[in-house]
Formats: sequence, structure tokens, C-alpha cells
Amino acid sequence: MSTLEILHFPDPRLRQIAEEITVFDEELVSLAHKMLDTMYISKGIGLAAIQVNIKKRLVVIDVSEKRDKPLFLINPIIYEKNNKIESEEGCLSVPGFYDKVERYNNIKYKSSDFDGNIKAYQAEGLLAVCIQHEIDHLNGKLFVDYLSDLKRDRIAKKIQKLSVQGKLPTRKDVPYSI
Ligand code: QAP
Ligand code: CO
Repeated sequence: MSTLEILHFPDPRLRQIAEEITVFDEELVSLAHKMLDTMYISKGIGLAAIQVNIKKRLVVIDVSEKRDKPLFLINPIIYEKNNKIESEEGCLSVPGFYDKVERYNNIKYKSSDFDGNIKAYQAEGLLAVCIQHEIDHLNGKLFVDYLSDLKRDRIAKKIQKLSVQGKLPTRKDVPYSI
């Protein structure tokens, strides 16, 4: 199995804007599966390409309990959002830190398949929240941006310190439960 290295906040590369995907080939499918393997191994529910330093509008998600229902989002866009909620979020790029973020419980979105065909979908609950979180990544935005400057700076400093010490939490330490 081939996995990719995940960038950690406050790495400036997480601030890049991902580019529209225009080439639908085997390489794209291969990248998507490498991202999926990386996400499963890290016990995540969502991963955007920018988190593995690839500037493409590609996202992998699996919010299923058995972790057997992968979703691939290519050039996703949200065109309707309803019912604000507060969600407790984490991020593979902000390991060990969680906080409340305002999101929408119901969304309608469009996404391309691996042949370049755009289709419309609806999502709710955790999946809807995850899609909002991942699309933020494609626009260089992180969930910590919704927190106060003070909280964000503290998280950045703690992650940098843990990283230098080689003590950043991995999913082996903190099992992720939805
Ligand atoms: C985004 O997040 C998300 O702290 C996906 O040490 C999160 O997969 C959407 C993770 C919550 C909706 C609700 C976090 C792994 C995974 C950690 C993730 C960690 C290891 C986070
Ligand atoms: Co994230």
C-alpha cells in the first residue's frame, strides 16, 4: 500500500488554493486511492489533496462506520446550504486538537466523477459537515480559522513544539470515534 505524507498546521502550503481538475486519467484515480489509503491509515474521515501537498480540487471522504463506503469528490461546489449547526471538528492536519465550528446540516453540492461528468447530490449531518470542511481546504482554509486568533496561535505553537519533539499524536494514540 502506498501512502502520502500529511502536512501539519501552520505549514504555509496548507494555504494554497487548489486548482480545478481538467485531466481525467488513470493518474487521478491512482492519486485518489493513495489519498484514501492515507486517510484510512490515519483514521480520518476526510482528506483533501492540498493536505498531502497536491494542489488539485480532489477530496476523499468516508464517514461510514465500517469504513467501506469511500466517496471521491472532484471539483466539488456547494450551491445550497440550510440549517446552521455547531459541529465539533478535528483535522488530520491539526492532530490532537478539536473545537466547535459553525456549519450547515444540509447541503446540496455538485461534483465530478472520474470521467469528468458533473452530478448533483444532497448531504446531511456528519457527511455535510465533512464536505464543508474539505472544500475549505481546497480554498486554503482550516477549521482553526474559525477560532479566535489566540486559540489558533496557541494551537500552532503547540503543534510546532510537539513536531520538533517528534511527539505529534497519531491515530494510534488517539482513536477517532465519530
Ligand atoms: C474533517 O477530520 C472533519 O486530531 C475530517 O490526531 C472532522 O478526519 C469533518 C484526525 C470532524 C467533520 C467532523 C484528527 C486524525 C482526523 C486528529 C478528520 C488526529 C488524527 C480528522
Ligand atoms: Co481537515
